Amino acid sequence: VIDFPNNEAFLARPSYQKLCKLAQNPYSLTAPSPQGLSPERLNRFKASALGFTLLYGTQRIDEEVLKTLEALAHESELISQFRAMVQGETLNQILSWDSEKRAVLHTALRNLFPPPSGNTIAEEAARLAAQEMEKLKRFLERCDQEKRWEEILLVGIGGSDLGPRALYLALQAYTLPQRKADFISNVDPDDAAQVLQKKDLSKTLVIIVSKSGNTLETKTNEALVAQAFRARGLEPKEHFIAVTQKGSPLDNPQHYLESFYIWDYIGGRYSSTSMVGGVLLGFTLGYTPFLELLRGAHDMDRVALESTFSQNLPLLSALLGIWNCHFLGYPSLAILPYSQALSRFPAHLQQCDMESNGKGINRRGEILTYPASPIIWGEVGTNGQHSFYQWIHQSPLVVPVEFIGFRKSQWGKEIEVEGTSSQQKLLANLFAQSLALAQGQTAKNPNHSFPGNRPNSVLMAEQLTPYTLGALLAYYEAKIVFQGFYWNINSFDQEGVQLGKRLANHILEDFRQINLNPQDKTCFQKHPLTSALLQAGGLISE
Ligand code: G6Q
Repeated sequence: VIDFPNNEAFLARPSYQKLCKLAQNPYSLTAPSPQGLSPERLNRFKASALGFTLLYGTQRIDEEVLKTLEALAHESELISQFRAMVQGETLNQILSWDSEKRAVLHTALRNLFPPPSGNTIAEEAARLAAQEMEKLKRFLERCDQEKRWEEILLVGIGGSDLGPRALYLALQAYTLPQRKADFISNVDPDDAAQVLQKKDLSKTLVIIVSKSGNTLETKTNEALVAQAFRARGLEPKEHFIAVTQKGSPLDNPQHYLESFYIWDYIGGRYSSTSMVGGVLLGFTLGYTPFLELLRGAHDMDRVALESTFSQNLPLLSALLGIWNCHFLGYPSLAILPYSQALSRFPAHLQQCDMESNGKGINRRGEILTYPASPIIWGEVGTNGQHSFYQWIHQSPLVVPVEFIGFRKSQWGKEIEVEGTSSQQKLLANLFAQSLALAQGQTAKNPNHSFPGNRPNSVLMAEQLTPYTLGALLAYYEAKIVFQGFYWNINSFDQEGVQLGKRLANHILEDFRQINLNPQDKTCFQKHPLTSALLQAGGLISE
């Protein structure tokens, strides 16, 4: 059973103390040769697993920092905690306080090769996931035979949208002919209006994805989409599928063509490899590519349990992130994939990381006395180079970077211009940026000088395939939970979204009352602050 330390014990760890000292004089990447950057260094600081290579010679670390980070991982029991998570220990909780008190079992969703036979909660979870996969397979066979559907529309938000959408966009090179997807997430009616006006609803399958079955945006958009179907003389029940938790308001199989299930131990932002992503990806890619994605994720989950530190890529990446954020004090992280297909991947990671680790208390309920988790943001390269890279090169604020690149393009359709291919131009830019950020440049003209020493790493793989994408997703999921374990926070709840939701409900109460009777102003006394804002914003009259 994992022990959650208090703040005092956290700060007393010998390796923590040592890293604080080492951070006062971190390795300088801009130092003159033979210090600074060298070919030997770039070759020394790299690690590989599952066809991925992590290049981290451009981080501000040396052998001693690396050794001490490894000691920190041991002292913080990061791999044991990951194992405990995989085995179903109740890690989603705050000791002695009202909290979700659940296991965290997204890794069980892909423990299917083959599914285990025992009776632990994790083994049972893998079997339930396998059953849903079987159900998906039958459903997809039916779709193939009946040929009724050509389009799919996913209605969901947050964890029920960002991951599936990012994965779908990442694998468009592999979609089946005549299978395309659209998404409606925002309660902004313009989101739905814009999507619906271009769809042939008669050939459209709609997946309503909501674990709770009770999310304002998704409930509203389900009604809006159903209305559009009826307006075209189509019966929603013949087109709509539900993905939800048993017993939720959405769990009503008579109202849907098919119902798929997830469970309370699958957090929304960790649910892409459940039916939350499965129905969409199975429909657009086919069952086998989706299974390949799960295989990649499962293989990376196993890498995360690897005790040989230099081969455990997610752990290594988590520790480098901890070094940058916690010890060197850089409060933000840019994730910059050099792959157009990963256009929404940074947005998914932003949610997965910031909703998981953007916490202010530890797992004992004590207010953190140390800073945790960075701000995550990102954009694809090379587009970003023509936008905010100016800032990351020369701003006095330093932002560490994680680059992602692939040796081969997905489509293999390109052109050679001036002696190099498009893919070579893409990768030349990736490596140039990594080096430029690290080594900087001195110049007489201050406007031409680059401070350098901007930590970054490059994660390379051969090609973005379903398998690679599954592994990449699991790599980041594991990195995020390792960091949460280190910071001793509960990475699996999201209480910080509740207050805004409650206040929005007050405002909706006001709107409802005014819609019923514009003369009735009693609600203004009940919620004076929100009513004042509505008046000031010109939404209701005094
Ligand atoms: C993710 C969060 C959150 C959630 C959405 C949608 O971890 O829990 O983003 O996914 O709020 O929730 P439902 O799936 O319940 O509609």
